[in-house]
This record gives sequence, structure tokens and C-alpha cells, in this order.
Amino acid sequence: MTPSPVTLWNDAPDAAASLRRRQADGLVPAGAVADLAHLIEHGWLLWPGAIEPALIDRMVDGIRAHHRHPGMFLTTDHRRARPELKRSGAEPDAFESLFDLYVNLPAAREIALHPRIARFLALIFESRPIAFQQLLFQRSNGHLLHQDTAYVAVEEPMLLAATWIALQDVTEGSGELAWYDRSHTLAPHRFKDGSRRFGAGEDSGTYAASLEAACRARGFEYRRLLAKKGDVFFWTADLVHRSHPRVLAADTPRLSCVTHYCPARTAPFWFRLLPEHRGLEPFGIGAFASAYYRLPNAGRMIAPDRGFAVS
Ligand SMILES: O=C(O)CCC(=O)C(=O)O
Ligand SMILES: [Fe+2]
Repeated sequence: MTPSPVTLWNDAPDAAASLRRRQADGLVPAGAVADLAHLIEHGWLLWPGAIEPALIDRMVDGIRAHHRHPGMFLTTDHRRARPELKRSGAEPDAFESLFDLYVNLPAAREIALHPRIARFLALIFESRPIAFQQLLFQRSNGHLLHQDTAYVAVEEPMLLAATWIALQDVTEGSGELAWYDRSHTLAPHRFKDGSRRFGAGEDSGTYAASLEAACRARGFEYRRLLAKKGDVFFWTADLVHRSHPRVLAADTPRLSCVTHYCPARTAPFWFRLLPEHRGLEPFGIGAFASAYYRLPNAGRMIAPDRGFAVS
């Protein structure tokens, strides 16, 4: 018999019974029970207006001013249609996505590890939450259907959760986040090498089509998130999601922040490849880590140092 995979308790087959037990043992605050039950059943959870508008505004101000600190941020290079990341420039640019803003923008840290979020993650993680990858989308990047286990690897792939936080109201057609309800219950997708990681020789279109077929075969409902500023959307490791195909202009704003987290009892897969980036910056009841910046850095603004990813 193959050993059962390491999962968060809320992703285990007996999760509903486990929730009742935890509740009886006083391990779950009353206010979190319905949220946990929803996450267990659906694989996602929405907290409308959970982040204070003033905090969002501070983060947006930081994003709008990032060009005043050229070289300190790491961005996509979509204008030149290049897959490599690049260091940020001296001109305002609302087209590209920015990585790991929690390193240089205090508001990005406060949002990703907001006490409400960090406490909720600690409940499902049974340990401190580590934010280990953050993407700030100024517009939709048009991600195809996927599970984060494929692209955001953790030593134990299922010890993963994410938040998607709206920094503005989302316009329909701008490439809104979309997902298949309950799709976290699909049988684990294995790639050609037997792992759960998307690697060399894989095709993202083929992978997306196979997920779509699997979701349709199970009759899962397809949903789109027309989020309002301050909404927090959680998903579990295997929820199938994508950016809904954009119908508006390519530069239509969709300011939103995705953070991926794992429990402190495991480690991001990239810790193997980048030993000098295993540093953690404590924050609140959690911490953050970065594949691009050398941490800890005592709160100064620093430049990314992962040379091989930067053009
Ligand atoms: O924001 C989106 O459209 C998708 C983002 C996503 O899938 C991710 O960052 O894991
Ligand atoms: Fe994703």
C-alpha cells in the first residue's frame, strides 16, 4: 500500500470529523468553525472586506511609488514578452507583476500576515505560517487552469495554502480569478516524472485541459471572483483555479495580491536550491521567506540578489 500523503488536517479524508473533535477539545475558536467547515467542503473561503481600507491604500501607495526605488523590486518582463524576471526601473509601470513585496513594503507584510489571516492559517497549519512567495498583480497575468502544487512547490506538496487579496474592486472581464468549487478533492495529478511539480517536458496547455476534463467529469461548479477591495479569498493546495480569460484591454487594472504560505514545520522546495535564501524574517505570529531577497534584513529596503533569474 502506498503511504497516505502528508496533508493539512483540513485536507485529510476525515476532516469533518476532525473539526468536530478539535471543537470539542477547545482547539478551534467558535468564530472559526463555519469558516473551517466551508474550507473543508469547498477548498476555498471568502472573507468580504477583511482588510482595512487604510492598510490597502498604504500598500497601493507603495506600489505606485515603486519606481522611486529603482532596482529594489523584481518584476515580470511582459512588455518585452520575456519570461525572465527583471529588476524594476525608474519609470512608473502599471503593467508588470511584482514579487515578494513583503520584503520592501511594510504594508505588504501587514496584509499578507494580517493577524486575522495569520491566526486562521495557524489553525489549519498547526504551526506558524511562513509566507514564502508573493505576487502583486497590477493586471491579470492570464494564468491557465492549474493547482498550486504544480508551480509553488513545498517539500510536502500538500502543506500549502494561499490568499488572494483584492486591492481594488474587480471589473468583470479584467481576467478575474476563477476556480472549480470542490476541486481540491480530485485525485492528485502526477506529472511524467511522478512528482506533483510541473517540470521540464510538461505542457501547461495539456495540463490545464486535463484538469478541466477532470473537473467537468466530477460536475464541479465553475466560479469567478468579482471581488471588492479588501476581500480575502483563501484556497487550499489542490484547488483548481486560473485567471478567467480577459476580454477587456490587456492593461485593464486588476490590482491584487497573492501570497503562498506553508507551515513552519516544512520548507519551500526552493530551500534545497538556494541555501543562502533559507533566512526567515519573523513577523507577528508568522514569518516570511524569499527566493529573491536575502533575509533577514532588519527592515531596510534591499535589492533582490537572485542573479540568475534577473535579466
Ligand atoms: O490571480 C490570478 O489570476 C491567478 C493567480 C494564481 O493562480 C497564483 O498566483 O497562484
Ligand atoms: Fe495559482
